[in-house]
Amino acid sequence: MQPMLNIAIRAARLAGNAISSSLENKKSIEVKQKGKNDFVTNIDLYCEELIIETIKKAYPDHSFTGEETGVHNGSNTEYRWIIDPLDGTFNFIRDIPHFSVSIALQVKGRTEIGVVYDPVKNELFSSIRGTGSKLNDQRIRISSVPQLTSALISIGSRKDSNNYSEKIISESYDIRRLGSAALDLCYVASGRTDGYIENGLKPWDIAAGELIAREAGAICTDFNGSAQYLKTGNIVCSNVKLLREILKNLA
Ligand code: 2AM
Ligand code: CA
Ligand code: CA
Ligand code: CA
Repeated sequence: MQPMLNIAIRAARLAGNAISSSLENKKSIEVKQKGKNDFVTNIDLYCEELIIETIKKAYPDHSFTGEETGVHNGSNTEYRWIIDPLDGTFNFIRDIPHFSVSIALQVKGRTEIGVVYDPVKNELFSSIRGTGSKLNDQRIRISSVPQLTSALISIGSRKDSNNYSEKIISESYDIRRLGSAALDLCYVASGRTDGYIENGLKPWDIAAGELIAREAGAICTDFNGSAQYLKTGNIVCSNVKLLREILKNLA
């Protein structure tokens, strides 16, 4: 898996550098509205193509699913790269320096590699299943905060997250709404936050980050405690004790 991780890291850094350069020349950024609260730019599209091209050069038979260009099947559909070229597009558009590139590799439907790269802070989170997680070259580990009253929870920044956020705001120590789902999971992985809750996500938002979080000791479930979060798009992520308490508050 290490050679594949290296390729994923190369692709993530290339895309991240392209995103950073585009911010130096803001006139080069073209914004289009995709849905009610969903925007896309020419940079999202450019980066998705760049990532696919970079991985394809090394693995021409692999398959891809990307947020912006959809499904590309190679002759080998058992190896599928799940790509979010720019997670936190709205932050990017508003010049808020918090967004990431997210790349996961699934083999027969199971995530084996995850890379999330924050080009502004030059922070690269990565994991190979079974080997733990890293931030750049350092091993990372989740926090052990056992109860919600002392926990810092990041909740999704999508508007329909308001359904559960009032309860979590009142029960937790404090909350954050940071705007990149992939980084939210990596921040739990590295102990910066104690838990993360969001609904309505797609596989490319969370596939890489949830592996990085789990390999750093976190448990991820959907809102009813089952393991279907990649399918339902609803995810809770934290240490096991805190998770039980969060789930109670979502019920
Ligand atoms: P995106 O930037 O790649 O679209 C906060 O908005 C987080 O939710 C981001 O990770 C964002 O990913 C994700 N997200 C998923 N679906 C969304 C939607 N319909 N509108 C806005 N953000 C969405
Ligand atoms: Ca989007
Ligand atoms: Ca996303
Ligand atoms: Ca995106």
